[in-house]
Amino acid sequence: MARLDPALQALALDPVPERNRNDWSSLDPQSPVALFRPRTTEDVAAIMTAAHTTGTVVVPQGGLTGLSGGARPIEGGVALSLERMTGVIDVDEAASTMTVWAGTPLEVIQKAAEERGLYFSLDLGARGSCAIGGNVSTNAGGNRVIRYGMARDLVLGMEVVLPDGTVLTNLNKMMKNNTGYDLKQLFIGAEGTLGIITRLVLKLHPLPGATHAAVLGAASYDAVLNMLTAARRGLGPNLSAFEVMWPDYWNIAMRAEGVRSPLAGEHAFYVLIESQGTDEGIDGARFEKFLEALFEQGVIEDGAMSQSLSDVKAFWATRDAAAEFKALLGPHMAYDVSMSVGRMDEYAQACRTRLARDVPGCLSCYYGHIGDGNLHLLAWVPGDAAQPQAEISKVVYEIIRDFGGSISAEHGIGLTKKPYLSYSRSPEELALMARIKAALDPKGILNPGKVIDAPLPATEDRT
Ligand code: LAC
Ligand code: ZN
Repeated sequence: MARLDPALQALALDPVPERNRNDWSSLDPQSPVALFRPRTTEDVAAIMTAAHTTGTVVVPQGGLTGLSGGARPIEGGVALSLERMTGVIDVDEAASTMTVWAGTPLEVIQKAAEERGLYFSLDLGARGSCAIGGNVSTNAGGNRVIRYGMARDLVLGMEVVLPDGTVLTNLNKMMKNNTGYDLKQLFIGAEGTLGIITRLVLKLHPLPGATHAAVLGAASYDAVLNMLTAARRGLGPNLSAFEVMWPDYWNIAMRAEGVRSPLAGEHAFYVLIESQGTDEGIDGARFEKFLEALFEQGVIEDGAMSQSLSDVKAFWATRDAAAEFKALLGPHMAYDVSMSVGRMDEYAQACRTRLARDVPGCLSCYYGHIGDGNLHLLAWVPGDAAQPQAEISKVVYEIIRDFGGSISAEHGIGLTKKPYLSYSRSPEELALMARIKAALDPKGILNPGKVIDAPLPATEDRT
């Protein structure tokens, strides 16, 4: 702290509040020397200029809901929270865009769009706490990727402060803009290692005029795959979510507060399908016809269709319950792998078996955005405060490597997955990432040690 410009002291909080000492990852809290809470882009630029000059480590923070340790502060460094840089700056109906400050909570953006008959499609369980700057920095996915894409697909313009304090402002609203390198892409998914996002121009969609959902029970994974093909074909562009929950997940979710099963019996798979259309009559009838055909073809064993928006919400509660698992399970490890959709149950079975065999007492449960090829799994040893993280991760990631999948579908690399990045990326790709990091942050002061090291350690140290 003493080495920072005294003019910046006014922006610093010391001691650092408890909540800024960690994110939602399962890592230990840290003690940064100070917390900065800038109000403007100029404040952020001044902090980074001073940090660059003095060689001070800075870790940017949004809503702190990340699961990979990307926003966890670093001992001896400072944390920089965007929590004061919030609010909607502009809604442009003709362009169908919203310009916001990076610290704005996701739910605030969703509601601001809705008030104008528009829709911001990014949605995830932590919507009330997470900030859009963090969502974009981690290229968050969530519940409706199958229809609208990841955070990356929803960003048109960006303002970002580089590690040396340079401000890049390009609040572009245009869909089409082929003018050289698309620089904003560098910062999307970089987890705050290349720059600090301060403002964003987001792409909006029309507010859906009719939303329907169903929870369906299936007897086999083949039936789930048939359902997915039928949903793509029968619902077309209306298909807005295809979530699958295995019984090990489902049985825990039913213990969460306010959650109950819309189905009477037990099934090998529980599927949540959502359709977003424009017309209650036409799209409701289409959804019903689609479900009837599934029944007639024997693809599903049982099903419940929503009759109202409150039913849709109640169905989603079975899936949103994942956010409450910390209270239900105690300490556990959370994973977000991706692979080919057809092999997901095979992966789940292999993982469940090997975790039980190789990690004494280890339990696991499976669910996720199966329509996007993204499986979530939680693994834990009951009653164990210190989870055998390395042993569990080794099993989960070695199998994903054998399946040719990705170690992170949507939560990012941060610290927790960094040792396994080479399972999903080639040495050439890792080397280029390290060169990009070194070029933008030559002093290694912005969120160092997250995602990728620059320079890259020698190959033999890299696993
Ligand atoms: C989910 C978050 C954890 O899908 O990615 O529940
Ligand atoms: Zn998810």
